[in-house]
Amino acid sequence: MSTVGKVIKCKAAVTYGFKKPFVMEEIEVAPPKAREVRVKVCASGICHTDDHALSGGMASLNFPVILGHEGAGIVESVGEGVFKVQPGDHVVLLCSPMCWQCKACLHPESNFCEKNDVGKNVGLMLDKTTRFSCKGKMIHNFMSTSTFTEYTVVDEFAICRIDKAAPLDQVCLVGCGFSTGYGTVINTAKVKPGSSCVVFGLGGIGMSAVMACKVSGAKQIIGVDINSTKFPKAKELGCTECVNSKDHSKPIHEVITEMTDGGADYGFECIGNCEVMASMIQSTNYAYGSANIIGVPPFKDRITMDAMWLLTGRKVQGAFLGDYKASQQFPQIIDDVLAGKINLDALVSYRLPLDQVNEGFDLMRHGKTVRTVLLMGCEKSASCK
Ligand code: PAD
Ligand code: ZN
Repeated sequence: MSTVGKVIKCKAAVTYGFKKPFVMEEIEVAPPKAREVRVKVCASGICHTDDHALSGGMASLNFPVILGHEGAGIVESVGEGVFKVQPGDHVVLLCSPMCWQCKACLHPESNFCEKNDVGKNVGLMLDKTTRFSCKGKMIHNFMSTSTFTEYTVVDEFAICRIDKAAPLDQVCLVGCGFSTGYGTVINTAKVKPGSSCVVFGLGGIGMSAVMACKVSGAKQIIGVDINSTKFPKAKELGCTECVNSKDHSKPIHEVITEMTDGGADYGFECIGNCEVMASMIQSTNYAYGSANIIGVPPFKDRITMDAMWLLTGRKVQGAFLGDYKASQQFPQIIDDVLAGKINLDALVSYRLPLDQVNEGFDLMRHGKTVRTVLLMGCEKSASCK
């Protein structure tokens, strides 16, 4: 029976307060309004940014909310005036949507659209309402997407149509983690062949950065973490050496400076820790190092640094979602996945059903996973294994 135009009842993981566990609820998902799209979510990665929000590390978050922002699925129905996709299309949801009208969207080197909800976390559609409710109470969305649910409704600009052949349980990672790490190396730092790189933090973001350093032809790729169980995978993906900061009594930047004979050409911080950001900057060559900040720190934290670190010629920069203009550039990433140039499966440590979302977060918090992907049991997608 067609669900078009009707309210859909489905399962979702709802969050009621900071640091509270997810609660599996039956929610109601209203039909899409004009310029909106309702999507059957098939798979969603668990990203540390969800945990930042949950732990109170972001400036604000409105409850109740359905978290998750790294999703892929199939269009169920579309609202009036939607021409970009049609029912049955496979899509990646965009936590970094672009309106293509604001100054940031029109700037050739920016993707940080004025209309995104990143960090603001208002949790509403562009028309300032929500399509989710549970037991008569409205539920907020998250980062323009909300993917810890069997169905979601997004504004048309938060969607990117992809090739139907792409495995949804892998390409969901393109929605955030993979693109963030990979893109910062390729688009932001523009790592050159023969160079030396150091990647701090070997989670989903850091491992994706390592993959990109390898593809870029870096000669030396050092992975730094405080959890040595990450090292075999990091080496498989491209690290030439791995260092556990806890194994050294001297500051880690001194260790990296020695290993790279004067400091790495490129550094990447993929944790969200301001002290490590300072170490990462100092680990790059004082005269020409490129220090790249990817991790999202707790909102009140600050990096403390000496201006001399920069006056000698180092560059420090940050990037959101790997500087990809997502709606324009994600299809190319998907093509590269299908052509076997990018192995996303290597990043997926666990696949769990949606109702094990709390276990999925525990795996990430205890450092037991690169990425955990939640599956919503979509029978239509053969690739949802
Ligand atoms: P994750 O939890 O999977 O990985 C973090 C890794 O850092 C783990 O392997 C930890 O063991 C390691 N780690 C923790 N503390 C230290 C330390 N002091 N020294 C060395 N290693 C340490 O997280 P993730 O990969 O999902 O996310 C990483 C960060 O990237 C996080 O802050 C997230 O919010 C941010 C992010 N940024 C963007 C963006 O657009 N800039 C997008 C998505 C995620
Ligand atoms: Zn993310």
